[in-house]
Amino acid sequence: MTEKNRNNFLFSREQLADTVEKIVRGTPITDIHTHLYAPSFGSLLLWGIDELLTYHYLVAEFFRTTEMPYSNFWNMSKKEQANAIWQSLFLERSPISEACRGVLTVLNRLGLDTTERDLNAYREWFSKQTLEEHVNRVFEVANLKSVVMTNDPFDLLERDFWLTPVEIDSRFITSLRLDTLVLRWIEIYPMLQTWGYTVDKDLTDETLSEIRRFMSDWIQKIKPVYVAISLPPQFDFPEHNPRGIILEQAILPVTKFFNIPLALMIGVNRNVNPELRLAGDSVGTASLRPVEHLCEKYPQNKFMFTMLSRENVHSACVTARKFRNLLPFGCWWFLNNPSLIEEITTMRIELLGTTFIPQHSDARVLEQVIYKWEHTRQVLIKVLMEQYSKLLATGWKITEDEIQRDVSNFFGGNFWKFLESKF
Ligand code: FIX
Ligand code: ZN
Repeated sequence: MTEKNRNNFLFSREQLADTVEKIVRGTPITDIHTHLYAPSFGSLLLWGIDELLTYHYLVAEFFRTTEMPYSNFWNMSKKEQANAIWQSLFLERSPISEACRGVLTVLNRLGLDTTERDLNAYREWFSKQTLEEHVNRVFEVANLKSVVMTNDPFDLLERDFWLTPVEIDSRFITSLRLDTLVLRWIEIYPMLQTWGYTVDKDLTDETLSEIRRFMSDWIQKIKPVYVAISLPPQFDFPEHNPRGIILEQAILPVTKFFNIPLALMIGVNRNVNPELRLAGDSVGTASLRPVEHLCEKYPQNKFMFTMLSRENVHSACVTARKFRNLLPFGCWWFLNNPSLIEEITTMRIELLGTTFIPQHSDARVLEQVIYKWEHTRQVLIKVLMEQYSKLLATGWKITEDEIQRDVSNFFGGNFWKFLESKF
């Protein structure tokens, strides 16, 4: 131990609290899963107050407060939908849900007056922003370094942007999302045919080889940091259905070849209420055995994973302890609430130390990164403070540099190191 380090020890709880807060707030984040797009993707990048208010989390909450027929809502303009949600969720009752509070955190951090409750004044403010400056400002307020987009080659609108590529703001990083390929093969294989791949409904050797070619083409085209798929709670591995065959014979060999992780997002039951459209997905508890089978059988493949059900979080930590080629990430969607982030992050630290990625934002609307990260940072400060205090109680001493190292790993380091690793 050098004299310099000894002098830097944080001795008191107060020193520790100030340092943890300063570092958690001051460390820029790589947000590893969002649904945001770089400005060059035009209308695919959602931003502004009407988008914030019509976020699908709020749409689901709105329908709990009204007898309005679903179709009436969907026939409204975006502005009218936003008005209805504002009226019902913010004015007729207190906006104390996480998603409602999020809108207010955004307004507040952007310097707008939340005491005014004047939706048109907020609209006017947003209408005066130029997109480029606004993106810079949002990144600055949220203290973000970069965000990973969700890039879907089966989304025809998005596909057009990739076919005539323009320069992409380097803060927006790509990921290749393949739900459609893996989960909807029977419906979508004709699309691959029209794009020049010799595929058949039956997953013959030639078809699988063409699927691998399709994936390789897209990996070379968009240079994703990972490939991702979301899966229902019934997901199993191995499985003798198109999902299992495509996974094992196309996704795994290609991700291994390019040495990029496959991110598994497990536990979503899609469309349990189709009337709610994007807001109509739900959750189910899954088994961790398929993930264990995958990691055991393919130790040279890299997997990232997040579970949607709270009931799965503990077993997920145990599974992660067993496989170094498996990196847990984020408190996904219905778990992205302060009480659950606190519980999950504490549990992960107790079982995994610092070897996981605590959070991603899942932002769909640009400004949401402000609230999602502000709320997460508040919880992380509390959780880390508790864990470091317990260390101090053993007589162990900590330096500011050590706390910075740990937080930097949480906010990007673990992710980037995992991408570089080769097993
Ligand atoms: O599958 C996903 O990536 C989910 O995060 C989304 O589809 C979901 O709609 C969402 O926005 C959750 O935050
Ligand atoms: Zn998502």
